[in-house]
Amino acid sequence: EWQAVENGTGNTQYSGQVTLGSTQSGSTYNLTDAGRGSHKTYNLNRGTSGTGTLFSGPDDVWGNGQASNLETAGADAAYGAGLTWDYYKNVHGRSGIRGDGVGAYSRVHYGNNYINAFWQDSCFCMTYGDGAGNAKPLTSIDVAAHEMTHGVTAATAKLVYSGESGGLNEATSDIFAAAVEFHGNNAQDKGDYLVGEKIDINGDGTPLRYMDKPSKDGASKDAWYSGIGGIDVHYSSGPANHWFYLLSEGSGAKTVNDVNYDSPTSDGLPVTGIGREKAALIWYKALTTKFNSTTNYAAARTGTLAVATELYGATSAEVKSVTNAWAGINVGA
Ligand code: ASN
Ligand code: ZN
Repeated sequence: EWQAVENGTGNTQYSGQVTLGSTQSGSTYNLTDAGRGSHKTYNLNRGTSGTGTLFSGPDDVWGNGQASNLETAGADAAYGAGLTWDYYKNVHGRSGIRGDGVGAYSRVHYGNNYINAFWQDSCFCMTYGDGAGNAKPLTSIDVAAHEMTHGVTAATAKLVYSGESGGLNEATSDIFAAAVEFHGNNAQDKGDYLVGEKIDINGDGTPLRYMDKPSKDGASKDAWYSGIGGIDVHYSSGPANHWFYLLSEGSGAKTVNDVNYDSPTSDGLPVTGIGREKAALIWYKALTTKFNSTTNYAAARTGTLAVATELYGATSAEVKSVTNAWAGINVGA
């Protein structure tokens, strides 16, 4: 049956009114993004298995900006998936999570009062809870990009999700969550080095994680130490997130998109930022050409230095900053 490729309107909770890819089949519109690997967005309607139902309806308008409208979470999830697709495609030339042009799918309204989101390789899909109490639906851009990036890591370096490689796996998701958010440049959710700042998961307005100084969350580490492989991967990610911030923006105080940061170094020496585009390119190339399943912090340093040397030359300012950013989280010489 013939399906028309459409551009619908999403009225999201976090990103305002946006354009969403959709398809039209007869008089029915579907939240299937034909321009991005036919990524589909489903409503689990509080179920916890299967796909539920594909978002569809008589018009090409999705959600009303309020969480009480069941389409709204679908609009946010579809938008986040679209921005993530566009980031990998336009910045890194990667067509989809596996690089094969095939879209994943998203499921929203998972279970009851579920305060998390997750990626599964088994279904090649992402799932979002609605939150509970103060915690809002998990469907923000950075959470979408974080989860989808778990798929990219699984398709490339395959970093084992425990020990130091687990921390690097988590950091990879936070790094590209920030990169996607900056690249999307949505007026209501501009880029930042915070993770989950829209969700209010702590109920006091603070984000889930901080990349400039990860220890601000009370559990993540700012720098590598010999026992870091023994802590939760969402905390052992801290040093690598911090490395990405230092390499992007440099050490010390800085304001970006109206958010104030103050990034220290573990050695007390300054780091000069090279910009987040170069920093993300170095991490992406290291992830896809240097890292493997057991890469640890020391090996990540070696891999990123090799990439930076290939890209910019051994005596470049970029290699110097990569070196200094690793030293600033207690990795290396
Ligand atoms: N939201 C968590 C994460 O992506 C869930 C998980 O898979 N560990 O890190
Ligand atoms: Zn994660």
